[in-house]
Amino acid sequence: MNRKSVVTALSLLAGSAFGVAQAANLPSFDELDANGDGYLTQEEVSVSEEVAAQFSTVDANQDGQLDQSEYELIASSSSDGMSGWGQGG
Ligand SMILES: [Ca+2]
Ligand SMILES: [Ca+2]
Repeated sequence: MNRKSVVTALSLLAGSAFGVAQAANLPSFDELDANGDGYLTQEEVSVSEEVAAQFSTVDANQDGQLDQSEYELIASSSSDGMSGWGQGG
């Protein structure tokens, strides 16, 4: 059996971003956003080692918080191993 989860997080859809695909082993944005302000602080993401490790990497605007689009960078880039190179159209 061969199981591959292909997560395509590239969507140019503007509008309500609800029900976004996420990596299997990562908590959802809402789960991490303890106070529900729509941003993840370093303290909030500390519950997930994987997220915390990439916090500064995906904090594109360097404001010390992750918004949902920034968080999705972790979810989309996170995967076991380095498979995924050489994608064809
Ligand atoms: Ca928050
Ligand atoms: Ca940010």
